[in-house]
Amino acid sequence: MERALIILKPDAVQRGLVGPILTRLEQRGLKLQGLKLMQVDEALARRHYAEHEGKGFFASLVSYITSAPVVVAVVAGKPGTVEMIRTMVGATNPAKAAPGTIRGDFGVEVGRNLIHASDSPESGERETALFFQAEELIAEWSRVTDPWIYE
Ligand code: DAT
Ligand code: MG
Repeated sequence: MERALIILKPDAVQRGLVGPILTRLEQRGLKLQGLKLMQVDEALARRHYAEHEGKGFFASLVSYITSAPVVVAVVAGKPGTVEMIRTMVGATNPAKAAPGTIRGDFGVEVGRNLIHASDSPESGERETALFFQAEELIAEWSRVTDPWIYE
């Protein structure tokens, strides 16, 4: 199994889009391993976005993600899942994201792009460990629909 950390950013929570966005991930057949509402503090935001430190948008990015509660989820699937989720999420700038993607259907600006999704299986593991304690995750559980989603 491969997994991604998903963050439904403050705008998604404020706009009541937690349900519609999670629904898309669930309907695709992705399997939840963890889910919670939380407030991201500045230290966690800086660690999560460490690769962007020094860029012009870093301060506003940290301010945005810490501005109100977020919903974080860990979703898993067979190898290739992380890339598949990135395709569902769409381009970083919602104005350029394809219709049918989450950002392309719900957003218009890069500073309000609704959702974070890990960009590689390695990022998925690193970011999952940043946001969840091991005991908050259920990594192995049997789902009755699994044989109807995977051949
Ligand atoms: P993504 O969220 O698609 O993985 P990223 O990792 O390159 O994109 O950047 C992280 C976040 O930083 C992104 O969701 C929004 C913000 N960001 C990225 N590039 C930006 C830019 N050129 N101007 C403003 N914000 C930007
Ligand atoms: Mg990224």
